[in-house]
Amino acid sequence: MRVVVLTGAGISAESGLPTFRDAEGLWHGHRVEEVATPEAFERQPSLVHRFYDERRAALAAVEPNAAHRALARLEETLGDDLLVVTQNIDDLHERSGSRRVLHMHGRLRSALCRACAGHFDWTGDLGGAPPCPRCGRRELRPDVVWFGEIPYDMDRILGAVGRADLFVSVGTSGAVHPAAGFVQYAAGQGARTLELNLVPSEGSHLFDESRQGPASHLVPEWVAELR
Ligand code: BJW
Repeated sequence: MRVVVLTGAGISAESGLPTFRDAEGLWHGHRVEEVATPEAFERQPSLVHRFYDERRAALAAVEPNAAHRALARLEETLGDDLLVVTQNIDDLHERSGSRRVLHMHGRLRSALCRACAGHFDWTGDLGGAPPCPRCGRRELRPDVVWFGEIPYDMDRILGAVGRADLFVSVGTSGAVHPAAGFVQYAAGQGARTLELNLVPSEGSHLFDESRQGPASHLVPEWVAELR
């Protein structure tokens, strides 16, 4: 059985990382749509750097939860037949042991040079305009995908979603495309579809089955069933 699991901010919520669109979703009064665009970065680079520098620093204080760990256990069983596609830029899937993970919206612990297009592992701040390790220009930005930019690894993701027997969505509101459309693509190619979310998402009706509850309960329960 080939399984694709799409994860969103809700899977990391119980690790202490805030979601974007829930009650506590504002960052210092800003909606994500105001700080996660190339235009916002052009207008107010220091504000946008602060958004990401704070979140990068917060990663050091959080741990994967039972939902991340359950997906890592599932990979032990399914091997290459499991792919985790995450919209999250945290590294909690990898830290719980998952190896087959694609970060379609990029990674917090990576920097992208706007001058030479290099990608660099990065754990410190970017706000002080540090030089690029390769070209020396001070043009580093967070290596993440903002609104209007093309998500990473789309060919591999669409290939896997199109071949999946089971498509599972965990902790995402279904408010952002193209991820929000994966369920329809998977279903159209013959996959069974399952949603695991705290509340029904915007696209709940598109799934064959939707279960409600915290990811730390629902994901281990579902993984145990499948194994
Ligand atoms: C729990 C829980 C618990 C809580 N347990 N659950 C009109 C129609 C269609 C598309 C568009 C359109 N107008 C514009 C577009 C395109 C645009 C878009 O979708 N805009 C929408 C606003 C409509 N999309 C883009 O621009 C994308 N690019 C693109 O389309 O390029 C074209 C192209 C595509 C493909 C091939 C070729 C070309 C890029 C989108 C980039 C999104 N970037 C961000 C920021 C990333 C960096 C960062 O993290 O800062 O990605 S925005 C933000 O939203 C972030 C997230 O990954 C993403 C999704 O959020 P997510 O994860 O769903 O979080 P929430 O908060 O929304 O939901 C959390 C859920 O968890 C809730 O349901 C809770 O209930 C639940 N939950 N606790 C289980 N304990």
